[in-house]
Amino acid sequence: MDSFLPSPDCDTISKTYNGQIDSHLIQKTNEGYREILPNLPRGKGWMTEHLVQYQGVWLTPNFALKGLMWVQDHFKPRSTDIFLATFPKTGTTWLKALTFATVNRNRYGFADHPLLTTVPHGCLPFLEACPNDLDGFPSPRLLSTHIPYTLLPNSMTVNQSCRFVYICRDPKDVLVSKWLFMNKLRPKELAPISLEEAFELFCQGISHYGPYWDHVLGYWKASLETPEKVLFLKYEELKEEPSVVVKRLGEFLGHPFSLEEVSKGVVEEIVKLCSFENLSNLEVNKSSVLKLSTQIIIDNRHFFRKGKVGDGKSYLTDEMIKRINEITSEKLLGSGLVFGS
Ligand code: PAP
Repeated sequence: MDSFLPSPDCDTISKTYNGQIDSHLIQKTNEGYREILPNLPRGKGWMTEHLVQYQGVWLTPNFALKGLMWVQDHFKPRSTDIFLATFPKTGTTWLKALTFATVNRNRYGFADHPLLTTVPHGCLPFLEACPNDLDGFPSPRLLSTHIPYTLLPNSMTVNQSCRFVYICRDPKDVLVSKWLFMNKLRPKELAPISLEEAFELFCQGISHYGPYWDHVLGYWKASLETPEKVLFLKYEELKEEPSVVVKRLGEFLGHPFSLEEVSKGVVEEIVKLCSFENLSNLEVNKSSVLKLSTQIIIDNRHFFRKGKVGDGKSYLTDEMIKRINEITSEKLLGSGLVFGS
C-alpha cells in the first residue's frame, strides 16, 4: 500500500496557481475563474478580507474557489480513490491521522511511524490543493477535501465507486474552533474578527465552505442513499468510543481488523498514536509549519487546540447557544440527523 506521500500539496499549489507551472488545464481554470470572480456575491471573510459565494457555497476568493473549479473541470477520479471529506474544524486532522494509520498499519511500526514526524495534513494531501501531482499518485489514493458533496462532479460521486469518509461536529464547537483558528491566521492589517461577528456570519452561512448545515446534510443524505460509498461519522462519537469507530473505519475502507489484530491491541495502538494528547505533544506538531501556498503557511500547533467536546459553549452566551440550536433543529428537521444539546 503506497499511500504515504510526503506533503506534495504545498509548493505545488502555490506554483500552480501563480502560473509558474505551465499547464493548459490550469490556465483554462484560471481563465474561467477570472471571468466569474467579479460577479460573485461577497461576504465578510474570517481569514481573508472577504469570501465569495459560488454555486451556493462560501469560499476564499483565490485558493478555495480555484481549487473547486479545478476539481469540477479537470480532476480525474479513480474508482479506488478514498476521500476524507470535512467542513473545516470538524476533525480533519484527527481523521487524517486515523485513516492513514489504519490503511498503512502493515507498513509502519508504531515506534517509528511517519505520524510521529509529519503533521497529519502532510501525510494525506488536499485534493483541491495539488492539481498537478495527483495523476502520479499510486492507487489507492488517500485524499481529503472540504468540497460539499453536492458540488462534487458526477465523475466522483456517480460514475465511479470512490469512497468518502465524512466527519461532522456540533456546530457550536465548530464555530468557536474556527473563530479562534481563523483569527490566528488573519493578516495583521485586518482587525481581528469578534466572536459576535463570527457568530452572525456563521449563522448566516457565511464561513469557509458554509453554510455548515448544508455541508453536513449533503454528506448525510449521500450516506443514507449509498452507505457503501459514504461513511458518516461524528466527532463526538469518535471521542466517546474511538476503538469502535476505528474498527468501522477499517471495515469501510476495505482494511478490516482481524481477530488477531484486535486481540493484539492494534486498534488501541492506532487510537493512542492519533490521540490529541500524543499528536499535540510531538515536536513536529509543536514547532513546524504546513505550507499550503506561498501566502498560507500555518503553524502545525494551530491544528491542535483543546480537542474537547462541548468547549464551544463556554465561549457563547445562552442566547447564542439557543439561536444556534434552533437553527440546527430547523435545518436538520426530518433528516434523522441530530447533534447533542
Ligand atoms: P482543519 O479544518 O484546520 O484541518 P480540524 O482538524 O478539522 O481543522 O479541526 C481542528 C479541531 O480538531 C480542533 O478543535 P478545538 O479547536 O475545539 O480544540 C483541534 O483541537 C481538534 N483536534 C485536532 N487533532 C485532534 C485529535 N487527535 N483528537 C481530537 N481532536 C483533535
